[in-house]
Amino acid sequence: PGRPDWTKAELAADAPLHVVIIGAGMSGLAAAHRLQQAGVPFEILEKNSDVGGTWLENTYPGCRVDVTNHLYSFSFTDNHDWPGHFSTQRALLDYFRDFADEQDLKRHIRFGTEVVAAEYVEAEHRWELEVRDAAGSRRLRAQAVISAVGQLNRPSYPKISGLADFAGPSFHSARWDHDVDLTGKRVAVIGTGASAVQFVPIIAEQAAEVHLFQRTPPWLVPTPDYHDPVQPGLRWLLRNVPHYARWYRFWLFCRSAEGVLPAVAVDPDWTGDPRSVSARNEELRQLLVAYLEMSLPDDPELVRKVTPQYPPAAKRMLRDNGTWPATLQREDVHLVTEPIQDVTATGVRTADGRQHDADVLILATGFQASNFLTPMRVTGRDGVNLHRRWGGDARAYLGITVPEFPNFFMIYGPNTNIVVNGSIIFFSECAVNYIVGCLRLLLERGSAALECRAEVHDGFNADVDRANLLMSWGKSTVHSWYKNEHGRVAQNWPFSLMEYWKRTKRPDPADFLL
Ligand code: N01
Repeated sequence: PGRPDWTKAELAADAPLHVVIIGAGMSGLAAAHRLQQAGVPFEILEKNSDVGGTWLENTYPGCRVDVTNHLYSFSFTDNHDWPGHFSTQRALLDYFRDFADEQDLKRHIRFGTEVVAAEYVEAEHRWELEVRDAAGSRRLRAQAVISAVGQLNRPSYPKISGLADFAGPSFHSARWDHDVDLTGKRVAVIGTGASAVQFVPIIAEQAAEVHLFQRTPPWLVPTPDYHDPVQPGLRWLLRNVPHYARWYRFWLFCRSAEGVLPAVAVDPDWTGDPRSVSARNEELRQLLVAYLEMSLPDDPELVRKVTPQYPPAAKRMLRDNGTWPATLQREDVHLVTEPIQDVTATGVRTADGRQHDADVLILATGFQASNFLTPMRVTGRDGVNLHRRWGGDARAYLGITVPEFPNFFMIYGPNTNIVVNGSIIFFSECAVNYIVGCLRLLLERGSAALECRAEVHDGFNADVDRANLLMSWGKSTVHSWYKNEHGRVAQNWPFSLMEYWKRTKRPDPADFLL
């Protein structure tokens, strides 16, 4: 998606159009950048005291991106000098901070400002926002609202009995308590998802022992250069050869994202192993099992415990450069696969009656991904409440717009998460491009509001649902954050990345009530 080839001044200098962006993470900054280029007045409301979103909030040890940074970066800064292929949280936070400074975006951001509610005032074709900051509650107005609040930032606390009784320090991995010194402590960690796989190897070095409670093992994708710096030769090329970074990004794009999709798609005629969904998926499964066997050569019992019994990509696959198997083999790390019964004052008790003593309890239990846009209250035309409309099953057209919510747009909304590879930044840029295109439509046509047609929205969602059921994550019954309480895949985009790019290239006026 490229720079807007228009400005508001050229199209409709006097038209009232003030846009509020909610969130100054990666998506909010991308939106701000494009609106600035188009000369559309905007402000960003950010509840935190800095930019960065998830890269500001997640500070657990070992936190890093698991999509190569030469893809996981803005297309408008494509020669950024990344230190690693998969950079650390700190490098990413610095990148977003620098971007906001270089583009002079911070003067548009109100930090420490949380949006409590947004209500559409139909008679005046505008949104009224209730915001809370240090000074109290206030109301703001805007013609259009862009929600850039992310999917994975509301921690999910498990419903395990006795959790509140634990006597020692206890925290969620996304709210890491850096005041708790883990040196020499007995630590219990619940969960073995992307977060745990990154921090457990590090805390295992400090703790006296770690009890790791695994409910479902993750598939590991061998990634030898996961922690490596970018090689000097490649770094030289990226720094010095004109447009090399663009070509490198294009090559990564073709190789990673689009290539993997066929290996995770369902073959309806597949009659092979029930732990795979097609012959190619089975091939991938066997490769991944071989990796586990090779990484844990002398411990078939451990291999059994960590081998998933669901198809590859039914849950998010995690990168590994040997660190996770090595951690599991440490004598002071105990992998517990017995279900948790409850938490006691002094540790975690499993269903077999065993008590696993701990001084510190860390919940690496993920996020409430399905609760899009909570806890905000969003009220559209005719007083329709967005969350009541959704009823726990969030849907939107292209993940961006919802009927009855004129001029309200989402970035990284329902069904825009990418599963196997590729960069969510690419998706956000596509959504931003589309939203900016919608604003252009408003200005060109002299309209005050634009609203997605219900039949367009419903037809799109039916397509998405059909396609998701033909992917490993939709077909498998394994529990994952890709699915909502109704069992529907509400997070994932089931098509190719190119397909999202094509569909968001420019809005079709016929899709809207304008
Ligand atoms: O969370 P998760 P995460 N009793 O939901 C377990 C992004 N991210 O924070 O699988 C026992 O994956 C749960 O078990 P199960 C990335 O998109 C990215 O690790 O549900 N266990 C699981 O093992 C990622 O996918 C990066 O059976 C319980 C774990 O807790 C997403 O965020 C880094 C339980 C939760 O794993 C989420 O990752 C970090 C219970 N009651 C995050 N409840 C990178 O870019 C939950 N679990 C590298």
